[in-house]
Amino acid sequence: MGQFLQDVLKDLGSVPKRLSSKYFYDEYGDKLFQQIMNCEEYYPTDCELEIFKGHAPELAAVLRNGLDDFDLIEMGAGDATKSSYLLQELVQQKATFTYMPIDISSGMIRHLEKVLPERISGLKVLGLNGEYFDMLAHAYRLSSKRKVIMFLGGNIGNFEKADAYDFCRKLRSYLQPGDLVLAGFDLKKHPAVIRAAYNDQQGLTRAFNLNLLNRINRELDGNFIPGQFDHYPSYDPDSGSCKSYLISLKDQEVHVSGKKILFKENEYIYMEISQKYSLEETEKMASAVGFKPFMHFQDRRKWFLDTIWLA
Ligand code: AVI
Repeated sequence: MGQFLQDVLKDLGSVPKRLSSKYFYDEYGDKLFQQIMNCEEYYPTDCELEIFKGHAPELAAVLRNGLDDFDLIEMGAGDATKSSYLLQELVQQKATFTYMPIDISSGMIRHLEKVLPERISGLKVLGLNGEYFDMLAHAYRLSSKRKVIMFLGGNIGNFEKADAYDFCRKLRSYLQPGDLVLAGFDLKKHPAVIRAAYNDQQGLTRAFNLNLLNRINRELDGNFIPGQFDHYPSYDPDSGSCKSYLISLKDQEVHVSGKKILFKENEYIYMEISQKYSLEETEKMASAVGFKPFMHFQDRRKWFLDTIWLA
């Protein structure tokens, strides 16, 4: 049985039901996420872009840390839009480094290896296609140079808080003294701003969530009727947890690869968490897992944080 089917059956068999948002990103999910990032209400991408555009020289100087010859590793690089500003600046400053994007998509890695050196002349790119920590271990085997690890876009928010701590603790265990981390966190702010970002007027986030039901239908021989589920986003300013759910609009029976799943009217499937942090909470996390919080970069509205931690 494939991993996707195994996870879906386990998660829909649990009480309460859940699905993992890491499965949102099939071909259509990728397109929807691109559209979400460009929509009016979804602010995190613009905020982080503002930081990278506005602070590239300082960011580059801090990451170089007076010592050149380093590997700049980006976990979940995607199309590297934000990091391009930093890469451009580092090349302009004549820094000696290799950019190592890690991504689960082999197509994306091939694309970056081709396109980035064409766009940024002089840039050395070595793509790593695979899981984050397997590829990080591989990067250490390939070179003993100082490592700078980037984990941008607020992706850390898609972990439950305890899992985010575990992720950062594991990351720390791979790093050597002198290595740096540059991590992006979406910050707590007016609850209405956050809720709107996950409940856009065009219905893109709604479609993004419902698309996972279509993906299950297509890839796992399911028979979900997406119209019989409602998208319900919530934000709790106290915990900073922004969660999305799909609500069953009636009693219904769904089959996935021959397995029967029963839904009661109003029963929910917990789909995704996008945890928001305060600046102090990110510092607490860094210290708890063995990093030294070193420097903060924020957009002008202070809605997003790119923070540098020292191993
Ligand atoms: C990828 N990740 C940081 C996005 C977020 O904001 O949690 C995914 C997303 N989900 C709904 N909109 C965007």
